[in-house]
Amino acid sequence: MRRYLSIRFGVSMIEMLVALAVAGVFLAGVLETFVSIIRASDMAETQLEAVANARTALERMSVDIKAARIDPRRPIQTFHGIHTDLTYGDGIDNDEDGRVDEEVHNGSDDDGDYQVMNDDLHESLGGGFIERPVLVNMADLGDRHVDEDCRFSADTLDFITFPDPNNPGYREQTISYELTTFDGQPNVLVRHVTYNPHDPQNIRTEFDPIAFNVLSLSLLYWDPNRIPMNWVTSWDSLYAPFFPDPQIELPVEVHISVTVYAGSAPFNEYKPGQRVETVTLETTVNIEQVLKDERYRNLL
Ligand SMILES: [Ca+2]
Ligand SMILES: [Ca+2]
Ligand SMILES: [Ca+2]
Ligand SMILES: [Ca+2]
Repeated sequence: MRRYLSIRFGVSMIEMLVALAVAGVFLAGVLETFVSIIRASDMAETQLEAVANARTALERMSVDIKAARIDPRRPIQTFHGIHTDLTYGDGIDNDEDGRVDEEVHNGSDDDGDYQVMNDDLHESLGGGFIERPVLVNMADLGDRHVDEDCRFSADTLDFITFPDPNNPGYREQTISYELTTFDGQPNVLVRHVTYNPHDPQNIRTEFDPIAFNVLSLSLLYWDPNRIPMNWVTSWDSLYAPFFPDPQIELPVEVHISVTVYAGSAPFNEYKPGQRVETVTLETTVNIEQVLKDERYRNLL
């Protein structure tokens, strides 16, 4: 009995050691998986936050820009889009051509890798020329190999919108956007509103941050005064009297592209030019007043 017990005990010891070793390996594996799941979910969370951050800004800007106006009472209109390209992008060779951030976000194929036969998407849209027939065989923002490895931009825009129906006291408002430092934080996309800009008695201004950790704000304008119509990177309504016919003072559409930081390290550790995880959201907004403008309708 005693002998049996001791043998039994010995076996148990070995069993226990083996079990411990197995459990150890198993636990290490579980821990590793666990850590990588946490890391992945951290990453996913960062990305989701970045997307939500950029989406808020796009929605806000879309509502504003849609209401940009041509004021028939004034000889000179207010719509100024200033384009500033930075010298760096996300530091990643997104199009895998061996060069990094070589293309500028401008609706054109700056690095010349666009091939009409393979890359033009106008013709394939629904099998017919449903989108701007004049542009078949021309590059636009939806085409492959156009704007695929972009540098960052720090564009600004200001314009006048129709009065806000919820605030009858505000007869007019000027809205502008810029990337700036807000409350000590860099890279904040700020919306600046001036109510009643032409009425010194009732003028009032408001500054609102609409997105944080914004690495790039890039705006393009669809120019109805060109033949064929095309995207341009800047706009100055001051020069409208010198625009080609029909001299429409505002663009028909604005393409907005917002790139926000989505890295896992704190944003203040990011250095311009280094590789960086980002999220870019884009949208195109029609300026409703220009869409309804007789001069524009006559062009279609
Ligand atoms: Ca590249
Ligand atoms: Ca890149
Ligand atoms: Ca290209
Ligand atoms: Ca380009």
